[in-house]
Amino acid sequence: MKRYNHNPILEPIGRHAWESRLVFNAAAFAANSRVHILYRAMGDDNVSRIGYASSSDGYNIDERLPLPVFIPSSDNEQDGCEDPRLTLIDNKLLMPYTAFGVHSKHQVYQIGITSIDLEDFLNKRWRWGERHLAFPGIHNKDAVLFPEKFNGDYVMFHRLEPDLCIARSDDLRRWYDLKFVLGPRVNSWDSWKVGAAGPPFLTNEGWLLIYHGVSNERVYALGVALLDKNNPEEVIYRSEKPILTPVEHYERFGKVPNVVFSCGQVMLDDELLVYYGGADTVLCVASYELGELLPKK
Ligand code: BMA
Repeated sequence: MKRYNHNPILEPIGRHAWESRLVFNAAAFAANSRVHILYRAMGDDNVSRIGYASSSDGYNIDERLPLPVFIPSSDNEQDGCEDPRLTLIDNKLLMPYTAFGVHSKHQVYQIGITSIDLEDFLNKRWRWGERHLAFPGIHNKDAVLFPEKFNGDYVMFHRLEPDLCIARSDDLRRWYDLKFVLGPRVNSWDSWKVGAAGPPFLTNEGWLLIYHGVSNERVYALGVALLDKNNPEEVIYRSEKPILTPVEHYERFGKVPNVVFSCGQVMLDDELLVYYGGADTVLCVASYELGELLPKK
């Protein structure tokens, strides 16, 4: 595992009110020889909005837009659109995110889902489709969508605290077949709660999922799980040890100390680049060889 020498790759910009304080958890997507990054940003109003940046090598950000590309649009998300994840399916990029706002007079975080045509995304026409709540009124977050359908259904991992769960849908609106997939382990780095990081991706051994685990001491770390190719609720492997823990100062000190939190990764030339927020304050990247993440044979 290699942390990028020049982390963090993105920091707040004081003169942009919407991203003046924190820029962190980001979705990542590779297309047209670039890595496209949608990141969560906060300014003085404490509302999360989503910004766009991109890079030709995955490390150096050589493009960053001055205005957010996705902002809250209803009471459900009036307090912020957080933690985007991106999955390409049928030429559409689907984006689940955490909608933080009010539902039936209660403040609640819920899973919002929207989409954008790939063409529009690549041309930076931010024509997002309709927004839906996956489970209206239910506290839920950390949603990621699989890049393939299973028996005609979309499949999503989501997090009903403290467990990572699965759900299916044939229209991205009504979600059913909710089941438990993996939960916290006692006396472990992931003993308090777990949730998906970026979307699962297919390897020869099965679906590889990077997930975050939180310890009783409230340290956020990343680990991996492997899921059966045809049966994504079946966990066939889970790493004993984390693949990333907060060690560097930009991971240990910030708005929320001791946090590494990922919403996306891309495969570039046999290297997996994992984008992650450090201490809920800055955006960083670390790279892995796939062999490091898969179970030893
Ligand atoms: C989670 C989410 C993340 C955040 C993490 C650590 O619940 O809110 O956005 O990075 O907590 O504070």
